[in-house]
Amino acid sequence: MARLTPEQIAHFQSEGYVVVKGLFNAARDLEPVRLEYEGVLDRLATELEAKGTAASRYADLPFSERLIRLCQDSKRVLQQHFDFALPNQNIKADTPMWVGPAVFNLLHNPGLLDAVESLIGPEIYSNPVQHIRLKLPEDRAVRDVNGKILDGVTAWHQDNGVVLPEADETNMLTIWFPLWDAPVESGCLQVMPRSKERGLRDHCPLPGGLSIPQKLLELGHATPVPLQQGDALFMHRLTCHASLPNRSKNVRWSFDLRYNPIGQATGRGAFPGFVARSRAHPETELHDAKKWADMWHETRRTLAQMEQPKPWNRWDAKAEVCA
Ligand SMILES: O=C(O)CCC(=O)C(=O)O
Ligand SMILES: [Fe+2]
Repeated sequence: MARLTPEQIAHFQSEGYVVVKGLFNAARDLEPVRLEYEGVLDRLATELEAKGTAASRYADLPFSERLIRLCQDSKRVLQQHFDFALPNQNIKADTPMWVGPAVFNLLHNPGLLDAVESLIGPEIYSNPVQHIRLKLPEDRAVRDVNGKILDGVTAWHQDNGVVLPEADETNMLTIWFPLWDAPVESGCLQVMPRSKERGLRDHCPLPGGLSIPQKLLELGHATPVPLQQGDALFMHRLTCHASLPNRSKNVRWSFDLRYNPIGQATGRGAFPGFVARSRAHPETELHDAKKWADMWHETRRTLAQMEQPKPWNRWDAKAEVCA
């Protein structure tokens, strides 16, 4: 059992977040995931080279550098090829994603689920609001025609603000962790301790995503959370957080997962979640990686055939607070 200590639980409850050092064993828990993504990267490189989009497969380069070159050559952020969720809009039958077995195992990691159980109880649903993030070093990032970095820093927000109101009263829990070290200069997350006390704040839809206007933030309280490989950050759904810019030489590669007690709304019901752990009804747990992948493929097929007009958030860019 990797249950959290009473001190860690108390920290989460008062501050709205807690860092758990060494939650994952790098060789046992993270290396299989990195290897699986190496395969994804290799196939993508081959495809981009064949299309003439990339000058080379860059097969001799290390993982991070290889990805940077492929992004630069293709002038695209290639994150969606690695992500284990669909985007929020414009889903097509061939929208790329990666729902491989090593990623599924990560969602089931026993130590991770023990820690989650300490915070939300033993009936645990894997919430499909989940992402991989590949943040390129800012000096080599892909930019739009106006020179703005694509997929750069994540603006201040609460995860509760990003999901639909049906998840407002839930115990949705966010876990953020890097695949390799994420020091401050690599653009780790920053959190605002105790910010959950003021409830859900107004968010404004901006081209880069939803964000809380500066005037509603106590920016002086921002606390960077550098993590080493194996560490994880647990956040309450109302904790304000953002990322810092990546000023390092490496891609900042991270996962953010969410769990909620079984039976509560996920806030993104169009996407498939699953029972990750149930002490009451273990027979309902999903342990079949292929079934999980099939659910995502089926969701993609269905959504691609539907009108997808509804923005998946509650915020209005024309609201006074956004002016
Ligand atoms: O990784 C990032 O830059 C943002 C992550 C985030 O907002 C989250 O994990 O909820
Ligand atoms: Fe977030």
